Parts: sequence; C-alpha cells; structure tokens
Amino acid sequence: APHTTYRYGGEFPSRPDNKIFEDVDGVARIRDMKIMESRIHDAIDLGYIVDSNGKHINLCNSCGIDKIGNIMESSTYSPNEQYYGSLHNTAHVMLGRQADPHGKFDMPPGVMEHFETSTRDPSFFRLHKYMNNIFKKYKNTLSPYTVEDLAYPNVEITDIKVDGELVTFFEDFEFDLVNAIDDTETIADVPITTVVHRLNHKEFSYNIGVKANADETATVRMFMCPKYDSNHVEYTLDEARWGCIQVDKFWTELHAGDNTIVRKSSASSVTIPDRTPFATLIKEADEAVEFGSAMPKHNARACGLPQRLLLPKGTVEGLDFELFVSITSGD
Ligand SMILES: [Cu+2]
Repeated sequence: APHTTYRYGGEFPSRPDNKIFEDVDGVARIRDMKIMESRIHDAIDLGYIVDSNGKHINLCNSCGIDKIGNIMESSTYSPNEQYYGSLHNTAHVMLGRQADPHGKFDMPPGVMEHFETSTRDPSFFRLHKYMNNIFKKYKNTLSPYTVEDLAYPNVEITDIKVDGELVTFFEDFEFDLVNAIDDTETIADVPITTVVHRLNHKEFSYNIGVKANADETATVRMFMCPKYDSNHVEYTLDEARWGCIQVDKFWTELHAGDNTIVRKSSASSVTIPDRTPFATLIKEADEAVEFGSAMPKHNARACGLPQRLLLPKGTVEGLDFELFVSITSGD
C-alpha cells in the first residue's frame, strides 16, 4: 500500500501486480489452504462438521450458519481448528505477506493484517466476496422460509416515505491528530489537525405507516436494494437481494390502530458516528473531575459502518434503489 506508513517500521509493503501466491513461512502453505477450504465445502455438502474427537455435529437449519462461521473464522468456538483451520484470517495474513513471503527483507505486516488498514488493499473486497460465497453456498442448501415462518399478521405496513433528500457529497473534515504524534512533556500540546476529503450524506428520516391489531413490540428491519443492473435491466427480487444493504434494525412499540414510525438515518444501529476527538475527551474528563459529575458516554457500540457511509455515493444523475421494510414480532 504505497503512501501508507507505520508510525515506526516504515512503509507498508506493497504486493506486486499479478503476483502468483507463494507459501508464507511460518503462516501457511497454499496447498494447505486449499485443503482446509475443501474440508469446509465438504462440511456444507455433507451437512455436518467433524469435531476434534471425530464426532459429527449436524448443521441444522437455524444453527448451521453459526457453526460454519466457527470453522471459517479464527474462533475459539471452532470444534476442530486443526482440521478446518481459520481460512478467513489466514488468507488475510497470506495476502499481507506476499511482498516478502520468506521474510527475506524483514518487512512489517501488510495492510491486510490490520482491521484499521485492510480496506486499503483492493484485494480486501475480493477476499470477502470469496468468503461470503462460501456462506452463500451453505445458505443455498437450506429450504426456503415458509409463509408461516415469516408472516406477522399483527401488522400491515400502510405507507413508506423518506423525509429529506437522499444526497451524498464530499466534505473537508478536520481530523484531530494530537494523540497520534510524538511530543515532549516539556512543551504544552498545541492543536494539530489534518483535513480529510471524504464522502458524507445529508441527514434524512424514514416515515413508516403501520396498522396494528394489538399492542406489541415489533422488530423493524430496513434494506436498500439496487433496482437496475449495469444495463439498466430491472433486477428480480432474487437477484437484487444479494446487493441489498441493511440500513437499520430496531425495536419499536406498536399500539393497536394506526402508528407512524419516524426514524432518523443517524439513529441507525448498523452505523457509528465519528470518534470523539481526543481533545474533547480530555476536556470532558477534566470537567467531570472539577464538578464531580459523570463523564458523557460516547460510542457505546464500537462496531458499525461509519455513519457518513450509510448511503452509497451514487451518481450525478441519481441512482435508483428500492427501500425494503420488514416488520416482525419483537419477541
Ligand atoms: Cu476479512
């Protein structure tokens, strides 16, 4: 990854174009990776996992996806790490080390080996599609949901509206660097920031009309699905569903009769806001000490897509999406 550097340790190694993958010393051999992968495919096609004692663990309809996850990911839940490995994680390291697979040049780890930097490498997305396709293969072995599985006769969605324009734009965002660089205790901190040109979108809200028969807690899920393919041919629902993005999931209290659910885009449970700048945290901590009060809580949830990336960039002419809303019982 050119232009990306460690604080100590120099530039991140770049993987040469058209690299033919090599075994990586101390990590894995390509051949072993292929064997592990084919064992996972066997588990999917056979319908069971073999644990470290040789016992069969069946992949049932509702629990199978977690069990496949346990053998694909680096996880202490894996019932047989020796046999299935941890394909996803090992592939990250294999990709990250291809510039120096035998440690000849003592290079630092590649961008693919850290959560913070892995999306710098375009192979990140190809790798995840590859891993996803294995899960997809498992999913395709399941029998479809029945109407009874999904029906929620308590509610009828009567209206779906989006308040506010769905507009994306680029902004110059000032990013606080004071905690990211070395300084000396003998000189007081001075503000140090950098400006990042980045994608963002205008805030909007969803406005959903729901008719309910009885009071109940309900789960609302919302997805944005692509409408046309690159030839402007409308997708079928079965095609489009693989490109759907879940934009929110939340509980709501429904009352018998007509309800209006208003939900702000910024409230989404799949996204997180910008990190609180270090200077703000210091200021808040000092104030809390001074007044004996509690410090405001930030980022209660650490996982999530950046809120500013909730909407895809789109095009100047506008890009069509379908908004799909599902309401089921919240029990
Ligand atoms: Cu990954």
